[in-house]
Amino acid sequence: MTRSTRCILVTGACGQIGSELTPVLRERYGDDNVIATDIRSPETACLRDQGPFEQLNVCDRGAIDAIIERYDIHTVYHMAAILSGTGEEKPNLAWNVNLRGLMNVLEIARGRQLFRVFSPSSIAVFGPETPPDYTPQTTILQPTTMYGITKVTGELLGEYYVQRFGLDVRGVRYPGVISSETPPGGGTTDYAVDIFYHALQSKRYTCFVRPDTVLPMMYMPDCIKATLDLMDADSDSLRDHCNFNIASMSFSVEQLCSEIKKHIPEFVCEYEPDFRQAIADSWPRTVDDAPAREQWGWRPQFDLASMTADMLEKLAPRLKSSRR
Ligand code: VAH
Repeated sequence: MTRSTRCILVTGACGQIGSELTPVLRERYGDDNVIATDIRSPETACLRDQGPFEQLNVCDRGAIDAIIERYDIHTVYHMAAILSGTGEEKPNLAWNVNLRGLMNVLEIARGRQLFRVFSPSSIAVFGPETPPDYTPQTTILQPTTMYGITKVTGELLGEYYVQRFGLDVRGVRYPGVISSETPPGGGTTDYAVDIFYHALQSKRYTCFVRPDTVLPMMYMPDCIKATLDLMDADSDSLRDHCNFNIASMSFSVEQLCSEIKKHIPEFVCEYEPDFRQAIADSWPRTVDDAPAREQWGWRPQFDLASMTADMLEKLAPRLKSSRR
């Protein structure tokens, strides 16, 4: 299926994934063909100056529809979400943004017969009853966080719009995503981003989960690759749509610390587990991503060593210049 030249809408474009996905989409489809939106104003000049940016609250269905009309949008990457940690502090906000926002996008996409909608999910859909090792894609989904509840519901909503209305909705279950372009957000896995800033700036970090906490993680380049590979896949090759497990690496906090110490030998990590320990303990240690590999050729490229080296290489000069 050839992609028409009509425009692409990215919601949550200032977020951790949106802020790196948007420039890649603009590189691919043309700066002016990718409309970046977020409830916040863009901090990075790249987002603000590289192409169209609109302030947008995804809970405002009329505002979404007006942007889709104005720019003749044909594909939506719906990245706006409240993550797990913030979602436990503000469960009502998480419900509204994650589900009313998604429902608005799906209803508009259905009404306007849009080409394709990307609706991300997360390993947060799993809960304490889910098998923790090589967690299958089809299994018990009883999350214990509001974020996880919204993501399970989001997967079911997406599949409903595929089956009931023939809308092309796709999604992957992102693991913890590690990236260098935005500061750590409200996610439980964001310790794995924050630790790099502290390792470079003070050589010390106090982690909010235990050293033996193992979680599935992914470096941003692989996260973007998975997103685009799924969206490029031929519809006929997909048996599943909105709930693909994707894996690249799983590691414990102490394994990450050991890898960082290969570059910064003086680095010290201390531990003060907080409410996010219970969230992390409810998620799997590793996931089985055979369906993604079989149906659309998923293959990660980064591992713990190459991610760590690249993160430090990207962050060091930026943090050094910001200290001047
Ligand atoms: C979070 N980074 O920590 C997100 C992610 C698997 C976790 O969805 O909430």
